[in-house]
Formats: sequence, C-alpha cells, structure tokens
Amino acid sequence: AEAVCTVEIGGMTCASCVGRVQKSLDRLDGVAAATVNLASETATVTYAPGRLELPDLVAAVERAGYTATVTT
Ligand code: 9UX
Repeated sequence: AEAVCTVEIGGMTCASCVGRVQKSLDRLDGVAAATVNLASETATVTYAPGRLELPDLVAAVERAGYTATVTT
C-alpha cells in the first residue's frame, strides 16, 4: 500500500534548489513519486510505508541542505 505525505521544505530559493530536493526524494527506495513546489515550499510524496519511514524522508532532504517538516 502507498501513503501520501506533505512536507514543508525550508531553504529553497531557486529552481535548482527544487531540483536538488526532487532528486534527493526520487533517489529514496520506497518513494513512488515526489512533487516539489517552490511557491508553496512543500513537497508531496507518495511512498511505501515499511520500505521508507518519514524520518528517512526528512533526513534525505536535510542531507541535501534543506529543512523538512512533515505536516500530514
Ligand atoms: Mo541557486 Mo538554490 O545557488 O540554493 S541552487 S539559490
């Protein structure tokens, strides 16, 4: 089964930032889809619980140099 979460991303100021966050999420095993939005400073992530837990997702964004807070 898949779940969808919304993550507030902090620190994105340009399109390249969006690309970095996008790549960091797409690379994760267990992420089926990720959409990163600069204007709303959010990412919507479809993932497989059990293969990927939310702290792993947050850690990946932080490794890319941004902040992440799961809101849903
Ligand atoms: Mo351009 Mo976004 O240096 O950090 S990638 S502002």
